[in-house]
Amino acid sequence: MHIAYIGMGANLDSPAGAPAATLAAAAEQLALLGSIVARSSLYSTAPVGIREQPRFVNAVVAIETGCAPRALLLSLLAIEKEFGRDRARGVPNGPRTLDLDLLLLGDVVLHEADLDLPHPRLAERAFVLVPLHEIAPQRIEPRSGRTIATLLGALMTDRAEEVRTVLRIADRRWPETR
Ligand code: PH2
Ligand code: MG
Ligand code: MG
Repeated sequence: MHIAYIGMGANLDSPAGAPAATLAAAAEQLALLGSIVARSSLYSTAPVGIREQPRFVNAVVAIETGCAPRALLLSLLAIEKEFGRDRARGVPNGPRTLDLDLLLLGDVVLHEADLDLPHPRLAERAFVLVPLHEIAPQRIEPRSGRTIATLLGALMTDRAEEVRTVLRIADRRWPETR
């Protein structure tokens, strides 16, 4: 069994509703892949990459799972599709109904065309590191050998402005985490 950390993001309405409702419903689907052992708060975040699009809602969920990396990836893609994600039409870094990114899976390191673990941009993204830090500050990112707390500290030094755009929000559909 491994702990998988899954980054969730949305900035368009899905069949489940607004982004916060989508993340809450998608978390229930993630629970079927193992058992949820932690979930961050929800965060409203400024879009990174393409700035002219709605703000995102982001969160990170940890599940304990026996799934192999590729099986997990396929399950995440299937859940994205269930919530209206159309990869054929989508623009890289553009608006989406649901994005599920496999951030970490235990200490697995993999570098394949369609599956890179840990997630290659994890350390650069405040919308990932802030929620991940909330639930796993001492977890080691196995490629760099650094803890999430160390990576977030470095990002705060380099991109304080981006870190400040990550705002914790409350939603009645998402369990209180503190
Ligand atoms: N996802 C992207 C590109 N930009 N910006 C924010 N704030 N949150 C995201 O989840 C996000 C993004 C591509 O996956
Ligand atoms: Mg993503
Ligand atoms: Mg993705």
